[in-house]
Amino acid sequence: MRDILLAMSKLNLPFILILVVQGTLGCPNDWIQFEESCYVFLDESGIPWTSAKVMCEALGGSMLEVTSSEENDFVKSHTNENVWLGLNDMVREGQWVWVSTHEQAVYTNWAPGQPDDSHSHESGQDCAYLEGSTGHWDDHWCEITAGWSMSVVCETK
Ligand SMILES: [Ca+2]
Ligand SMILES: [Ca+2]
Repeated sequence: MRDILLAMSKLNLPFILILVVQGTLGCPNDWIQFEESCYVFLDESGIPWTSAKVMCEALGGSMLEVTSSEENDFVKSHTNENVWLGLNDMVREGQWVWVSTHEQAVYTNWAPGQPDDSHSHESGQDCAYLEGSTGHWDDHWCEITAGWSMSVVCETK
């Protein structure tokens, strides 16, 4: 017993508390835990942004919202696909807002030259996605176009 107490005293208490909290939270089957959230990587592609939003809500979550470089790395480490972010500038051009909180994005990871609203295109680009190959973000047309395959990651807080 003394040995156990001695061993415990050498461990970092906050670290133990985090383990305990994470252990009691848990995630549903097929959802992956990262920090305080659970994520599911759906086996879907070519999904319009709005459909992805509806899909995630139907599963009891919301669209992927990436608020730190650690979270961005986590997502990139689990997929090479392009995935929609729950982030758009539909209301005010250039003002990127998370869909679940209506708060402007603080952390961003835009690719060089993005978001560009696709200046050559008449309707602009108002929905953001994460490029699976680079982890960078880009804005895109919310209605997916031929030749693009967007997939869906949902998140619960
Ligand atoms: Ca835009
Ligand atoms: Ca763009």
